[in-house]
Amino acid sequence: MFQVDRILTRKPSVSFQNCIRHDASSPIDLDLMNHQHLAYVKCLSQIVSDHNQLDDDPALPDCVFIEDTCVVLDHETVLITNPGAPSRRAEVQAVQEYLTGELRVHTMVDPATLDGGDVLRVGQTLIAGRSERSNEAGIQLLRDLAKPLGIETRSTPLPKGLHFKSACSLASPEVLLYDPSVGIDLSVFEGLSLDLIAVPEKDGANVLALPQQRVIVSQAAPRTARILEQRGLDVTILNISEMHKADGALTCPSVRLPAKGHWCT
Ligand code: CIR
Repeated sequence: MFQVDRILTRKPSVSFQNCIRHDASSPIDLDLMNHQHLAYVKCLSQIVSDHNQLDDDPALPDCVFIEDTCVVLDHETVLITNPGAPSRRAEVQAVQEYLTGELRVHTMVDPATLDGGDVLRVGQTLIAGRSERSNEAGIQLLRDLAKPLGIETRSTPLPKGLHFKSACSLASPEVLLYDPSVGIDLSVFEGLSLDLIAVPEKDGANVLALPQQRVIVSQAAPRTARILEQRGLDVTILNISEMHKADGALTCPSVRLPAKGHWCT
């Protein structure tokens, strides 16, 4: 069953303004970022009470985007990734240290690279996007680790954009949102009993699905929010403008962990 048992976040770095981003034309407001991040954490904590936050690191501008540092496979197994961007590699250390002792930790080294933002979980299936950050070797390592746990891994090229989950995400266990302008091969979702919805706004493609049909949607995607409300989902809207400026969205600032026998995305 779809369930989130606990959540891990990481405080935004004081150097967040130096993050990697494809368009640096609008300045990032660090105070506003911290405020928006607090609102994000508060929102998640109201839904999932078990929450831990790792300290930031001034040397790691992108460390708030903790999703990219690992892929949680079940309540006791996690793959610590080797992020595709060299400036983000050291982010994994604090996450690995924190999770060691709690979970069985597997690691990844060059030439394999993988960002958690390229891995979408749908039940007992993982769908990995081959992107500028995640390569075939990284996805194969994930596949080899997931298989004995009864989890199948599919992969598909990401035609454009940063991460697979920048282009598609689950709004609930049954509903997948995707940005039609990216050109994902939708056959990769075959057999997963998903309703596929093309979103009218790019920033609507990445939402955060939580238990009890709750979903968090970016304020930059009001038409997507309306579509989901009309489908009966319990929608919360958050302003994440400063994360969008850093090419981030709603799944990126957290790692979700399932309880035994459950899964989450
Ligand atoms: C990066 O370029 O790596 C960050 N500025 C944004 C990462 C966003 N993470 C994600 O989509 N999972």
